[in-house]
Amino acid sequence: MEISAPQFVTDWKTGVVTGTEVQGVERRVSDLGGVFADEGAFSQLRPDRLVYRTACVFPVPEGTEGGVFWGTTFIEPGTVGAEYFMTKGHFHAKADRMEAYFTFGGTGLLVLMDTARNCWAEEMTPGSTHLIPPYTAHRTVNTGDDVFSFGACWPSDAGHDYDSIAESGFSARALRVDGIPRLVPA
Ligand code: PAN
Ligand code: ZN
Repeated sequence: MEISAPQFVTDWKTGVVTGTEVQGVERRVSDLGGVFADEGAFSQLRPDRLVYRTACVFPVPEGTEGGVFWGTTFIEPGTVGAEYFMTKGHFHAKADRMEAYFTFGGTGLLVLMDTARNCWAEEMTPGSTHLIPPYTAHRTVNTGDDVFSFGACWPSDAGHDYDSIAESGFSARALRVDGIPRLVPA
């Protein structure tokens, strides 16, 4: 019986994925209009400045029932006014689909919001593991001075609902207050 090499390798310190085809998105300042509260500070940033990127493995087509996707998100350190660099955030299009997040490097927050717009956050540090409940919007925030990287594994039929967040946002924002991350009502 044959023993094969692994399908691919994830570096557990950095989150870098090697050994297979990786696809991802880059989100630059110019892609993130309306995401951050301080529009004046936002307008001062270089439009091509990288805020975050993903490196994902998609072993089955998007929408496949019963499959999983795997990927790392890398969020650059930075702020827009007092607000830390963060992802757009989303509900899943199939809103009951859960997701696992696990931190590789850096420090951050996982901001969660239920359908009643109750918001809370969990600290993310290397090794921290987070099971995002069904019907819960999720966004990640880099609260440190280094690149913040975390892995995600989610159902291939989950999809992404960005529109709800673009319309109504989260009910809280992660801000640096006296040098400390705080979750503040939006
Ligand atoms: C993650 C996110 C990733 C980027 O893979 O897609 O961190 O965040 P946004 O999608 O909100 O821009 C995930 O939650 N997938 O479902
Ligand atoms: Zn998700």
